[in-house]
Amino acid sequence: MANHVDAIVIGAGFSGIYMTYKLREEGFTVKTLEKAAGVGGVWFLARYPGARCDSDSIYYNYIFSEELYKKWSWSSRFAAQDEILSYLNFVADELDVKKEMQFNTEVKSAIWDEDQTKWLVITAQGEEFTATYLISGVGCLSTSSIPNFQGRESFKGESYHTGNWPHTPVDLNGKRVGVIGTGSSGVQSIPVIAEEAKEVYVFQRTPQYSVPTRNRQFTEEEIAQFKEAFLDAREIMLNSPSGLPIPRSTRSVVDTPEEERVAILEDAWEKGGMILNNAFYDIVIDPKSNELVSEFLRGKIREKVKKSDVVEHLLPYYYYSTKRPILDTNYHDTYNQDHVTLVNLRQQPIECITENGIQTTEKEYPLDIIVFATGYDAMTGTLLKLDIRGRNGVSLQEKWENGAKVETYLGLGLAGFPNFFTITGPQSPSVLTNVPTAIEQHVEWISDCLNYLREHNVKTIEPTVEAEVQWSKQCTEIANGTLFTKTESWYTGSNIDGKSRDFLIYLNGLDNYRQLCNEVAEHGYKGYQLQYEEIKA
Ligand code: N01
Repeated sequence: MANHVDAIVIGAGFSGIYMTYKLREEGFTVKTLEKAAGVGGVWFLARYPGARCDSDSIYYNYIFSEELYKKWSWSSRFAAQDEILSYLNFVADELDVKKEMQFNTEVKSAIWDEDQTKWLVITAQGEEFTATYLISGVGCLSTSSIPNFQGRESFKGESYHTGNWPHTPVDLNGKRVGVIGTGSSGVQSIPVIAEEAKEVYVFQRTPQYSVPTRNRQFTEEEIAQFKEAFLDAREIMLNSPSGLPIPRSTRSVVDTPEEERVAILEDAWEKGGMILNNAFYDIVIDPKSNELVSEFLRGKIREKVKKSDVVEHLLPYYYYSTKRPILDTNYHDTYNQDHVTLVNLRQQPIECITENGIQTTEKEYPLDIIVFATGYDAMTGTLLKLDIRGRNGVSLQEKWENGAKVETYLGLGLAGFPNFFTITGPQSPSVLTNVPTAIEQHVEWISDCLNYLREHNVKTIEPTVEAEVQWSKQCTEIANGTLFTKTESWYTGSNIDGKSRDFLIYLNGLDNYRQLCNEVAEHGYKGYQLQYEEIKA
């Protein structure tokens, strides 16, 4: 007989920690199953050199509790991976949720039992659990991806993916290191790897725009000020499109006179962080606006890179900010060092990996270590890896046609999958916001929903097909009005060979989204169908 609880939560990252706490506090029994050996989600796994958050640390945390917020002090503007992991352990201990969590436990399948109206969850370790509700907290970027390079297994040196970095130090000293990939992980790790390694070869397919992090240690006075301003900052975060205390911009790039525009961009550049990409409202809407900002950023790369034969290969020409904006510390400057070599894969694609290194169409690069900074099967990758079966045994793979037709309602629920909720699921604002703020909104909405079901004797809840189709259509229409869909990126799924192209993020802002979700709840879960318990006379 399987262990039964009210709710099973999959994953113990930002989502799982808060969801577990919230439901337990509301009097539900909860079991949280986590594949890794501890809490943290992606912050448990992505320990690569230089791993650091690119949201300001003082906002990249839970804001539901003033007391909790004030108990923790961040050491610097952008926290490193180990500090974020310590923070998540601190929160899990403060909320005392580890007792509801089971680590080293990988959910393999979850099957809806129509007769019993409950989920049967089976783990890779052979355990079985049943639950009335199933809640995914697996995150949007938790399945790392290594492209299918021919000969990868033959490499005799060491190789690592940035998203699954070893827990013991990797000795780079005196080594020849090849890094494939120049997304956030590559851009953060390359300068740090170059400090230690004897030779660094960067295998770049697409050059990147990047804005300085301008990281720095906080003073005690600053920390006291942040805590003092917490309630005001939270109010703005909860009502902003990004979940950050940055109001919606009303400024257009093209409509701002040149002198003023450049002054705004220079100011944002000097301040660093995510200010620049939020400085105008039309950067990802109007190609002309985008080009003006893109050219400003290309100018910065030209200033930084001193080697004239290298700089031209580092200039990006995609629409700025339609790939995830990158923050860096000394990234472009790194190419001024003689032991760092840029390999332009547009000119010499990788043919295969050999036992000695990487073979491009031009030559073989002998290496001791290969770092795959090649990203994630984002948005749907982890969900589709789980064998989740809803009504009539229909699997998520079947429903979503293996990713070719992803439809959800609010990014929170799926027709045909009763009592199943996805925190930061596809078609919610998720990764185009400050993710912890988006997570809190979902967790609180799901918790309120479960309370409603309990109070109203509702046995099952699931979106209607019509609501799902309508929501998905709306998400696509909004995305098609932007430049996001015109770029190859993990946002569109085009980073994974064979994956269907789709833009699965709700783009109208967390503020509007929050209001929509509240309206759905206030109207008795509009767009959902509810099945009530039979009340015995
Ligand atoms: O992954 P990416 P990431 N041959 O997909 C290249 C979050 N994050 O791990 O651009 C050669 O962005 C690929 O090239 P191209 C953040 O949201 C946050 O860096 O597809 N190259 C690209 O350069 C981020 O956006 C933080 O042409 C290949 C790179 O690999 C997200 O995670 C830190 C290739 C992958 O870049 C993912 O970032 C780290 C191939 N076959 C991550 N396939 C912070 O908070 C792929 N590439 C700071």
